[in-house]
Amino acid sequence: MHHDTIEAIAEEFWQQGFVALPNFFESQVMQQLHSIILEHFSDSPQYLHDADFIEKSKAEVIPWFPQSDGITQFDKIEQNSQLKSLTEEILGADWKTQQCMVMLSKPQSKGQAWHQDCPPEDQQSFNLNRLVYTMDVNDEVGGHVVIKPKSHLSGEITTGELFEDFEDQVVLAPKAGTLVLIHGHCWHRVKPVNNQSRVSTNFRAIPKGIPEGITDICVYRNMRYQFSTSTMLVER
Ligand SMILES: O=C(O)CCC(=O)C(=O)O
Repeated sequence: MHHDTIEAIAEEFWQQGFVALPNFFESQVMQQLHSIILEHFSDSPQYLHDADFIEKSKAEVIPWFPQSDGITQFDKIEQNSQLKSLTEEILGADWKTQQCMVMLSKPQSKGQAWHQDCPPEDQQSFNLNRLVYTMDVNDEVGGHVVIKPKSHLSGEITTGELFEDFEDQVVLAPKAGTLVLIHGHCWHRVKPVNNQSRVSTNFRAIPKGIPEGITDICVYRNMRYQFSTSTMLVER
C-alpha cells in the first residue's frame, strides 16, 4: 500500500471516527482463522460475562483470547505490515497492540447496544479497535456494525434507547477479509444476530502512554460498566 493511500485512510479515520477496508486480508488466511475459531467454540459456548451485565448492556458476546491460549496463527494479522503502517499513521510512534479478542455472538442473540469502548472525557485517551472479519456479515447472518460518524468528537454518548436508529448512522456489512477501524470514543453497536453464529476478532491497539486497561470501563447509554470488577459504576 502506497504511503499516500495510508495517509488518506488515516485522514478519513480522523474525520469520521472509523474506516472500513474490504479485502484487506487474504481469504485463505481468513478461512484458516475462522476454522480455528469454530473449532474452539464447537462445544456449546457459555456466556462468560456476568448475567446482570448481559441483561443491562445487551452485549451477548462470548469473548476468547486465542493468543493467551498459545494459538499463534493470529499473530500473522498482528504482524501484517500494512496493518502496522496504518496503525502507526493513526496512532503515532510507539503505539502498542493488545491481545486479540475473538467475539462470538450466538444465533438469535441481541448483538451489542450503542457504546463507547472507554470514557471520552480525555480526547487523547482512547483505544483503537482493529476489527477483522473472518466470515461475511450480511442480511442472512445479521449482526451488522452500526456507527455514528464523527461521534468520537461528540463527548459522552447520550442516554436513550439502547438500539436507537440515528438518521446519520452508517450500517456496515463487512465481508470476510475486511478490516474495520473504529475509534474507541466513536459510538457504535452491533445489530441482532439471526439464525447462525457471528464472529469478529478485535486486535485493539493503544497510543503511546495509554494504560493497558483503558477499555476496562465501557460507556453505554444506560450505564458505565467496569469489567474488572463486574460493577456498574454509574447508572444513567
Ligand atoms: O463485533 C463487531 O463487529 C464490533 C465489536 C464492538 O462493538 C467492539 O469491539 O467494541
